[in-house]
Amino acid sequence: MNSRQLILPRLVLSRRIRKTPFEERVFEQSASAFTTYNHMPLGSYYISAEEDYRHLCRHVQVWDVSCERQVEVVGPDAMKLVELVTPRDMSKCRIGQCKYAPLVDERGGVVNDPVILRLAEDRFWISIADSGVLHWIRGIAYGKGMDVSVFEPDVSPLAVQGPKSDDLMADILGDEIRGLKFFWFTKGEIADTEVIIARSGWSGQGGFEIYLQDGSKGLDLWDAIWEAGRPYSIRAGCPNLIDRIERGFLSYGSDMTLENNPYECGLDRFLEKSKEAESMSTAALAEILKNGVRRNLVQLSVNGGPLVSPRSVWDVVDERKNKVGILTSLAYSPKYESNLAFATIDASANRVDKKLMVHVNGEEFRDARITDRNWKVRH
Ligand code: THG
Repeated sequence: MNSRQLILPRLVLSRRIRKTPFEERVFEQSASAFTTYNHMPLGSYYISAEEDYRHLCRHVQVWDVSCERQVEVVGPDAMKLVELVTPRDMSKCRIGQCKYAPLVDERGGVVNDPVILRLAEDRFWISIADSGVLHWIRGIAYGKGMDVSVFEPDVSPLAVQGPKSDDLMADILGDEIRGLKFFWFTKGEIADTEVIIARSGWSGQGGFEIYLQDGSKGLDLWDAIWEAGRPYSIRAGCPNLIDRIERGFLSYGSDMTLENNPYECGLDRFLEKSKEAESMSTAALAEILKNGVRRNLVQLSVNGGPLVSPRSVWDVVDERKNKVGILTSLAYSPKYESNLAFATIDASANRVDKKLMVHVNGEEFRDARITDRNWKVRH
């Protein structure tokens, strides 16, 4: 290795990296690392992933997740179009409900894994992960000659996450909000602006997502939550690597891409067999089921002291050090006192009796065990 000090590049926020309605507060609160997501800044951590995590598990945080952009689909063919792009049965999605619904193309590739909100009989918001969905859906609507309009509305989600989020939101909106069910939403007004409030969010600690519908009111909304949050030790936060891995949430672009199908990613539980509507992925997915998958996204517990999540890809190898897959995300979990990881491995290596190792930094081999969804080693 070379002995020169590594100077990491700085992220320049040019006009191509779109502004968020809340970012002034995010910068004031000194988020210390950022990534980009749908061409917008997204905080990676404030103090450190572990320090942020400890606070998130005990208190409440406000997260600028504007980068989870909305694609609005509205018009007489809205339901038909939404059914077409996801294998999930969207006829079961009631008005006021949200569904986590992978978007899958005609080859069975995962295009994105959004949350879809049904706002009216013929109106949806597709709250996307980090990949281009607007152009894809518009192309499908045009190609199919559908009577529907597809556009990006002025909508920005702000997440309130952590065990004290119910108390905080009840102080702002009244006690009824405590009764909001998981993955349902309601309308409300905060800081003189109309918002949609859903019980959802990308953490294992519970909470809400507030969809701001007027970007010019971003700082007012943030400040109202901030003031109400003072008694609850509120902090600014962001999706937390340790927490989301413990919770088992996949990150599109890291853990899966267009090259993966939903079966190998373990997303089968969101593809109901009851679906009757036409979906562009139906034939491809049936073929994949018939032939069986070639690889699986698995959860691994990796032995030894805390590891830092790699940017480069670490190989997963068998006992003869032959490559059987790649590690895609990793964090040391204080709760499980172990390194927890997602990895994509050959289906033939996905056996409980298989000895697996992770080639860490190209330097050392660490034993790894396949676990179930709750991080219990499989036997
Ligand atoms: N919130 C909103 N939009 C988003 C995300 C979000 N878009 C991108 C990204 N996150 C999508 N990824 C997920 C993954 C899982 C869940 C939410 C978003 C989730 N899943 C539950 C589960 O797996 O148990 C519930 C699924 C269901 O019942 O439908 O919460 O965080 N706005």
